Order: sequence, then C-alpha cells, then structure tokens
Amino acid sequence: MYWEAVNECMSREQLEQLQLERLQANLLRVYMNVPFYRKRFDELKIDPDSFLSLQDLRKLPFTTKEDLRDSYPYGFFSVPLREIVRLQASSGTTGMPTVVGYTRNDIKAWSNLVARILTAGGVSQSDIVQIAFDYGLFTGALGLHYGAERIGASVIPVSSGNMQRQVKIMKDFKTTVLICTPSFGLMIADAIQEMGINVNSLSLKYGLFGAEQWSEAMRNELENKLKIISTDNYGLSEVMGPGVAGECIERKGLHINEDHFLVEVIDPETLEPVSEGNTGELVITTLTREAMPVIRFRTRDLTSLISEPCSCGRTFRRMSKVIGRTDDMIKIRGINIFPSQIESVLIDIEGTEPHYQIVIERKGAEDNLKVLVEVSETIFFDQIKKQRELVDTIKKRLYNEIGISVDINLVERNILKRFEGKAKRVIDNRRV
Ligand code: DLL
Repeated sequence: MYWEAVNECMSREQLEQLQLERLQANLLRVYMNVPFYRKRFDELKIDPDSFLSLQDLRKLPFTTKEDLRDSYPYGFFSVPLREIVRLQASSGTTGMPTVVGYTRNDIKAWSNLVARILTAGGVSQSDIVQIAFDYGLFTGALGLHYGAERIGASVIPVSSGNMQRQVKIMKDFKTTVLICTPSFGLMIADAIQEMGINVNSLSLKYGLFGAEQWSEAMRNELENKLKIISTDNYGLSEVMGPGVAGECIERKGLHINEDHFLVEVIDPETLEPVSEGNTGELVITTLTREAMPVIRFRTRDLTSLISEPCSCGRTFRRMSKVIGRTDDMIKIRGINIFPSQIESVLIDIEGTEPHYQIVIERKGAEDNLKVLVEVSETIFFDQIKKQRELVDTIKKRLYNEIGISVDINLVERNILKRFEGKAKRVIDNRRV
C-alpha cells in the first residue's frame, strides 16, 4: 500500500526533473533570505539563477551542525517569525540543541511524509497507534503524531516513561502499533514479561522504531518478544524530523523521500562522493522546506545508498540502516568500531540481555574497551564456572567481530541505566 503512489512510484526521469526545479527555487529562496547562504554563495561565485543541472550540486557549500549552532536560535530561518507556526529542537545528544522552525506548509508536508512512512510500515486508518516518544521539543513524537492522524489512525499520545502504564494502556486500548525508540521498545517488552502478561493476548501488529541506531539482531529480539513486524525509520530535526526515510515491510533498506530530500553519500575525509553502494556520510539538501531550508547538510550518519528496485514498487532509492555516526564511532587502537557491531554479538548470545554499556578507558598508553553486559538472573547467580564460560564466549565472539580484545563485566539485570529517549551506549573516559 502506498500513501501517495504518484510520488512514491515516479520514474527516475520525472523525479530528477522535479528535484532540479525544486532545488532551483530553493537556492533562490536561501540566497534571498538567509545571510549565511548569501555570503557563502557570493564567496564561491555561485549564481542561484544559473543552476542548471543536479550535477552542479557538488559545487554548493556544505552546511554543518556547527553552522546552525552559530546562528542559534533563528539565524537559518528564511521566513519572518510570524510565518512560523511551530518551533522544535534537535535532541542535543551531541551538544547544544539546534532550533528548527516550521511554516504551516512545512507542517502539512511533514505530516504527509510521515504518513507515507507509516503506510509503508503497515499502518492504516484502522490502527490504534501508541506513540511512546517523548512529547516536547524532540521532533519524534509530534512528527509521528501528525502523520498518524493524517492517515486517520487513532493516536494515543502516551509519551515515554512509566512502563506499567504503557503496558496497561497497550492492553486496555488494544494498541496495534507501537512507535518509539528501539531501546524503549525492548523496555516495554521486558515490562510485559515482568507483569506476567502473555504477549499473544495483546493486539500489537506493527512496531515503527527510529531516532537511534539499532541492529538487525535487535530487530529480531523486538519482533520475537512483541510478536510484531518492525520497521526502521530515520530522520533528523535539522532537515525536518522523522519522515525523511523509512522501511517498507520488505525491510531491505529505508526508502528516502527523494522528492523532498536530495541525498548524497560522501567520504567524510575527502568530501568526495563514494561510489554507489559504499558506506559514507549522508548529506541532505531539503527541496521543499520553507521555514528552514538547508543545503548539503552533513548529517554525520554513516550509511550507503541502494538503487536496485524494491519489490514493493516504490522507486525512491533506499539507504541502508545507519551503522554509526562519524562522531560516535569508537576509534580504538586504530580500529573503527561501532556500538551496533557489539550489540549484534551480544544479542546473539544466550543468557545476555540486550542492555549493555561500552566504556573506553586509557590504561597507561593503551586504550582499553570494556563492555558491561546485563545477564539473566539464572546466570548472574550461577556458579563462577558458568559465568566464566559466558565471559569467554562473549570475548571470543567480539574478537571475531571487531578484531580487538575486550574486557567483559557481567552485571545483574536492571543495573545499567535505562533510556526513555535515545540510548547512550558509549562512555568515553579518555576525553575527560
Ligand atoms: O531523532 C528524528 C526522528 C524521530 C527520527 C523519530 C525517527 C523517529 P534528532 O533528535 O534531530 O531527530 O536526531 C537525529 O538521530 O542524525 C541519527 O544520528 C539518529 N537517528 C535518527 N533515526 C535513526 C535511525 C530524530 N532510524 C539523529 N537509525 C540522526 C539510526 C537514527 N540513527
């Protein structure tokens, strides 16, 4: 099922023509209204009126999170404040928040794009959608809320927190779709178990998870525990919020809403495009946003593009699951490691829980990686011998996956900090 088949299934030729027209209008808009871009364009001698091909995109300047921060709060707005109907902010996982604004048209477009993603993930008008993202400045909750209302589903704006209440509402209101971060989804799954509720007695069918990195192994865990089909959806406040890309139920990559976002994947060091299918940093140019258009925004998210047709019929290219960020990548003893690699190993090992914390420390001249892993009660209170065997297994499998040896500390269930929003998996003590 499609939300807007005409757009989602358009030919490449039509799409590129539309992208070019929208980009031309956008360049004029930012040149006229955003001093940052006017200055940059003038420096680079870019005339927005003579921009004739999508190939020329590479001549345009990049925009970084630092640029947005330097213009805090409203410096990137391209309309007067009286036309802004909503203000939100990035979640600030990596520093000071960035303020983002929306015009009435932006909110309309945003709801529509989220509606596409919800539809692709299996949601329809007859669903009851529990939104367990934190309502507030974070774009996740209201973004998905408006999209779900747009398709006519019944929306429960429960927000995050209070596990028992989440489960009670899920049961009593007969929730069919759960929307939250994948780590919060797992916490709900645990709460269902702890409350002695049989998951088969619930009405859940689909889960749409996003806003943080998660592995295929975590997807399996969520699907098995909650008895749902789960899809990944991606977005970021700097370019809109959720609604940028999302999986269809084929689950073979996230379709990018390419009629609204022009994407590139670049090598973060050389800034040159990587060849098709290779991993690099995702760069996004908005095509339709009125309040705060951005040109070649460097997301810091690492992914690759997939051009092969998808059997769902959508023609938009897909991005692979985000495997990390250029800035949360752990570089240790010269090796790049992503938390997702560690997560997928842990989830596959029986007896371990999907809750873990990665701690990096400097011991003498050498960096040391330690992983705190929650284990099931039976193992934690089991004989030392069994615990040792488990530690050895984890160490061996992690070594095979990432190529360096890791210290493992087994900890009791519920010892590690839980996150209702985005999980913070890595504590890097080298920087302090
Ligand atoms: O997290 C928007 C969002 C809300 C997307 C709800 C999906 C669902 P920010 O708070 O600005 O916006 O954080 C954006 O979160 O650059 C990624 O690093 C990360 N991120 C978002 N979605 C995913 C995902 C929202 N599906 C930052 N997989 C992005 C991996 C994700 N990382």
